[in-house]
Amino acid sequence: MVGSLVATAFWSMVPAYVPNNAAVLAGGGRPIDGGREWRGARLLGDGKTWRGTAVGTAVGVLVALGLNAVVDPASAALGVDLPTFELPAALALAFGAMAGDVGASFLKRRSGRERGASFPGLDQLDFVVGALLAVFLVAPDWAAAVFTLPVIAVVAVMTPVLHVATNVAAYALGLKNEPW
Ligand code: CTP
Ligand code: K
Ligand code: MG
Repeated sequence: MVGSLVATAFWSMVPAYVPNNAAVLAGGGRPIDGGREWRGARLLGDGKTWRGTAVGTAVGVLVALGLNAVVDPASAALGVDLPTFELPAALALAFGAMAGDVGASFLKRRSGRERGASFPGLDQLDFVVGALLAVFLVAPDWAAAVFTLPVIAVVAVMTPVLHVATNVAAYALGLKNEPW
């Protein structure tokens, strides 16, 4: 029961987990805010770029399509009825995750935090909130069938743990400047 909830929660969130990590590898180039400031601080900062956002979203969608290709064997192996990603749902999960992260940077700059500063809580859940809001908006029927309340609860507990672990690993590998 709990195992199948965890499997469904993880599988369903992979298209939202991948984009931020892909953006770390793909980032660079023009910042989204074009260097503009608002109220004495950058609007978003140099850490939010067009390329990182576009590549992150694209990689998230491609990974969702890859999961679709193995949904039957994966479901059989785990004994769980894992969902197939409709294209609008995949796009919403991936882009929503990136947008949530961009929104968090906006809030970080408003609260005086420089690029790269941590904001505990927000850092770990910004992309989850963005992805879930977007998928319920864009593909409400699909989202309601997949993200039941128990699945959302598992996502809320599991995501911060996975986020901390992947960021510490990316920092240790020299891919990220800070371990958060
Ligand atoms: N990145 C990007 N575009 C995005 C998100 C991330 O290019 N939309 C890249 C940037 O190179 C960024 C890195 O991924 O520096 C790490 O992402 P993140 O930790 O979210 O950004 P920070 O640099 O820490 O900036 P902020 O304080 O605004 O979160
Ligand atoms: K972030
Ligand atoms: Mg950061």
